[in-house]
Amino acid sequence: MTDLSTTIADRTFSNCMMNAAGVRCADENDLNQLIASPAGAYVTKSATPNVREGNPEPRMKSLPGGCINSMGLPNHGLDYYLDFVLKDQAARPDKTNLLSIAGTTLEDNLAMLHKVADSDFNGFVELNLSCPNVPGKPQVGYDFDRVREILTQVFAFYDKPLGVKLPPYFDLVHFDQIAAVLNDFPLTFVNSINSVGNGLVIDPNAERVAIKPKGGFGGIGGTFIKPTALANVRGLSLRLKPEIAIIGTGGVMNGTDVFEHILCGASMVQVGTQFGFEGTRIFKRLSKELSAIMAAKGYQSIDDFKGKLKTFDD
Ligand code: RRO
Repeated sequence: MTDLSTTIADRTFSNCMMNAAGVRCADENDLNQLIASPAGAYVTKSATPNVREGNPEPRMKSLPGGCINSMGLPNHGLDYYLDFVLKDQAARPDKTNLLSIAGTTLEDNLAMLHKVADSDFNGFVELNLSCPNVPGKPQVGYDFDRVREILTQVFAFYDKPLGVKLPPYFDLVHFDQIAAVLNDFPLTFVNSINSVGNGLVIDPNAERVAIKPKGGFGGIGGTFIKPTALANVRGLSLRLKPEIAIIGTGGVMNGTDVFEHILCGASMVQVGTQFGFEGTRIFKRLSKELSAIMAAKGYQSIDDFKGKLKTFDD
């Protein structure tokens, strides 16, 4: 039998697959479906301090094998998600889940983290530094000095497990620069990658952009972004200190994609776009597919191949 469990910090998850923040995790109904599924954990929709409507519609467009979105952080506000995770934690104290927060200012992030710090929450916070879709707010993850400033202020008081959700980087120098910042902090994990920001999808018949916000620019997910996601997981895995686990996200449609993320160094793999298409039954399919690959190769656990990607120089 293959074992799909994984460990991050001192927490064990029964399955190394889960949802990616933003997809089918914005309300209690969605989250309860994740709890009832074989996913090893769930992450809640990125929260702001107060309820947000998000951007005007149409703000998401499905494509063959992918999607573009400019949701603009629609969410029920931190209290809603904190209340949910606290109740779930009381009901299932042996499970660890992720609470995503995405303030549009540093002050909002600090205020939310103070609230979480003062609560009984003992799961992981995923601090989203990479939302591409709030008009006028650049993705913080591309400003390395700002990331350092934010993490300095966060870790001055926050001492529960915390990770960051990063945007994709496209130059090896940028991998070096972000890793140098991240390695200076007691992060539990980094999650790489968020959607590939500010792509443009066009309807050639209508001669018009596919979504309304920001003149049609939006975050790209799905099969097209897998090479970028794998490069980021691998690039960070080679540079981050071993105490920082990597959650791999991007372009996961099947068990082979999960296998590849783990080969690149991911301890956990999140599924966004394709989970949106299939719903929670995807976790059974991916588990079956990953198990079959592992069994064929004689691997019993994900540690047998995690981070063991070969190059032509090995
Ligand atoms: O809500 C969004 O528009 C959104 C967010 Br916060 C994010 O982090 N990534 C994304 O593709 N969309």
